[in-house]
Amino acid sequence: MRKILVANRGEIAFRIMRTARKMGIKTVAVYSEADRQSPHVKFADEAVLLGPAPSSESYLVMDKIIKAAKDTGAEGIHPGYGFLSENAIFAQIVEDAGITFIGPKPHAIQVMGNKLAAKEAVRDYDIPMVPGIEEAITDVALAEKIANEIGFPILIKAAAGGGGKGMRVVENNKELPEQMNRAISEAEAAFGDGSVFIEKYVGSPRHIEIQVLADTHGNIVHLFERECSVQRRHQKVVEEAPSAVLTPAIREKMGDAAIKVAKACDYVGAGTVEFLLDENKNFYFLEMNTRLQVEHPVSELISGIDLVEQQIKVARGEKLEFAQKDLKITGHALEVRVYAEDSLADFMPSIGTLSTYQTPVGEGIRVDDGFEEGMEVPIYYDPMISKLITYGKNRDEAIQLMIEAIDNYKVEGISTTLPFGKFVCEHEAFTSGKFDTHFVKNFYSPEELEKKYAEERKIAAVVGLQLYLENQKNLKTAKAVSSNWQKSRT
Ligand code: MV4
Repeated sequence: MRKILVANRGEIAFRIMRTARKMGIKTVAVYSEADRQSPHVKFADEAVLLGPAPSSESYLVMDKIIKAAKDTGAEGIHPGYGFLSENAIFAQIVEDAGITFIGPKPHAIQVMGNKLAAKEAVRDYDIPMVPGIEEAITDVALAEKIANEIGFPILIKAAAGGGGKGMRVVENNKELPEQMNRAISEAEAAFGDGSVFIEKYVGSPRHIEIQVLADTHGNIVHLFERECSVQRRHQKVVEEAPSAVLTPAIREKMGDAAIKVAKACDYVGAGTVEFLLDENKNFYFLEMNTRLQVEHPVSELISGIDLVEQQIKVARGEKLEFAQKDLKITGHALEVRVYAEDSLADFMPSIGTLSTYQTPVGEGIRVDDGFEEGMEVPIYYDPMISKLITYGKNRDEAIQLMIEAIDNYKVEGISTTLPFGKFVCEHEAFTSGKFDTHFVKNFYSPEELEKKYAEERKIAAVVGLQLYLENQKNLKTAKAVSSNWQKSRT
């Protein structure tokens, strides 16, 4: 593969191209009219305009992307995350055009794209799963029978859902009929598929996922876990690797389970297997994401492996150069997602121009971004502007580095979630490692953040005053010294 097209934008397009260049591979960017000035366009060896700003007219138009690849002679297409990355039809069209899709086969994308199909695929692999059913259900009476068998509370999930969309917690029999019907019509409206199923509801879980990597020769390894419990309305906010709570024994079991899930769908490339971990440290397979994830850098830092490089090598048909026994965790990595949102105003999108944009630099600090000072944040796409990643010898060091890096990240012109990231990093529940997926709901409110701001301002004022007084004193001493000196001269 001498040239690849990156069918994405922003930080991830830029990040993929950096690795491609490192490997001596030429890069082709695609872009919309809103992204003419983007770093991913400037960095690429060639760039092709797809169309107007809306993704439905640019980054999601398969034919335009295939044409761009053919016109430029790209031999591979990397889809990044979001957009067409988990579209089995796109993966197939790419292959049909004689171009290499840098990702799994369409079959794996399709199976894992449907939660019921995923459950069925892994059935014979001895993977721990939440008690529940494996078929779609529409009959309320049957749902009641099953719910009573597994016990309330239960969770209704959409088969075609994912990332928490279309989920409903049901506490008792009385609520069940209404919630069932709502879940079905919601799933129908959102995914064009009204299939729902039932699981026992795990009340206070941690969300832990395992990074896997598979080649086309049957070798599969895992690159340990990422802890992603700190999320707000299914939007991850802070991620870390390793998790503060996994023991080596549980890690090994989860890793083995993840490898079996990958095996079950003939997985190729980099993928992520999601688990829930309950209070008693039982883990359950949830779903598999068949793409490179936003938070992949924390796994890269603790494993020393460039995941994009591995994706490209696997796509070229190469064998993995390492086995499970060659892999180990070194240090601790943390990622804070920086969104153009106002944490004090219910995370409303914050639009505007990055009048000031200066990223922190230093050992153990990595910033994956796709913006420069003076650029506007387009309203058409995901509002994530960057990922701030820190790496230290241990968890405390990574957290401390993160707090300092947030202080040294200067953004003006728009509001960002950086203060919110700092709030998390300074919170006792986070620093102690004792938190679950309800962290944000339980501990965050705009008032809490305001309170911290006010305190910081007070400290700043006191420090300022002390400096001033100190200065005055020094001035006086200096004057006295200088007048004495004057005297002694005369
Ligand atoms: C669950 C659950 C509790 N019990 N399943 C949300 C995203 C999707 N991947 C599955 N999710 C959940 N499934 C059972 N049986 C709780 C969640 C969940 C969650 C999971 C991961 C991260 C954040 C979450 C926030 C709320 C609920």
